[in-house]
Amino acid sequence: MNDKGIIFDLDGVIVDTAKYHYLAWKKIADALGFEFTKAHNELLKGVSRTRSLEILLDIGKVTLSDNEKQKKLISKNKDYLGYIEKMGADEILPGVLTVLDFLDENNIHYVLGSASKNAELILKQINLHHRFFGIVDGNAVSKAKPDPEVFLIGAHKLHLPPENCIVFEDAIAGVEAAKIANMTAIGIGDKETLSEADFVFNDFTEISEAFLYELLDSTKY
Ligand code: B16
Ligand code: MG
Repeated sequence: MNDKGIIFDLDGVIVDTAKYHYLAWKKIADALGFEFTKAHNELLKGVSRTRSLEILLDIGKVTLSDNEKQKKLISKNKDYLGYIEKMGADEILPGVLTVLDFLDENNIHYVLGSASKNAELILKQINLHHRFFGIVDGNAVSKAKPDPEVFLIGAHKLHLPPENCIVFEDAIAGVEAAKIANMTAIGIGDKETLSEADFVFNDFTEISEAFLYELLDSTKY
């Protein structure tokens, strides 16, 4: 099973930073004078920062110049970082550490495959940075999910062919990217929303050792 490797998404899989993205985007929407709800925030999951602003402005039917957009992006990230700097290991989602311990014990390498440009900082805040074999984040890619670029770079870092890689993802676009890359996709979240995934769990506490052994032993699902 050592011919298998894992690629973890970050937001929504290892930590729930969506709540901080929400607060920071809401501040931008408030300043522009329109309502930004938690349901709206769902549309931004797994989406790059620049694309998130486009979606936000569409929701508010607001048009901004490129210069104004840049200012909003800087202001949003400054605000977001204020929340991230207060994060600690207690924010790692339930069951994640058990799965990472299992992978370490079985010498299975894992890398990060995230759209976030703040991924390294977040991993350091939650004290997991040193455990990852490699990190592919929003600074390393030119094409956003569902483009498979982020995961293909991840496979390269793992020195494995894509079909030997298993991706954990919470976003539809991320599951799609994993499937396009010819990888096994494990959805973390709602079964119906992530129906394209090979397997879906509500969270990591539902993933048993038996399942992991089976997953890592099989060649391809
Ligand atoms: P940043 P993931 C994504 O992370 C988030 O889900 C998404 O909501 C966010 O807009 C994106 O990162 C960019 O984040 O502003 O920190 O660069 O789910 O791909 O780990
Ligand atoms: Mg995510």
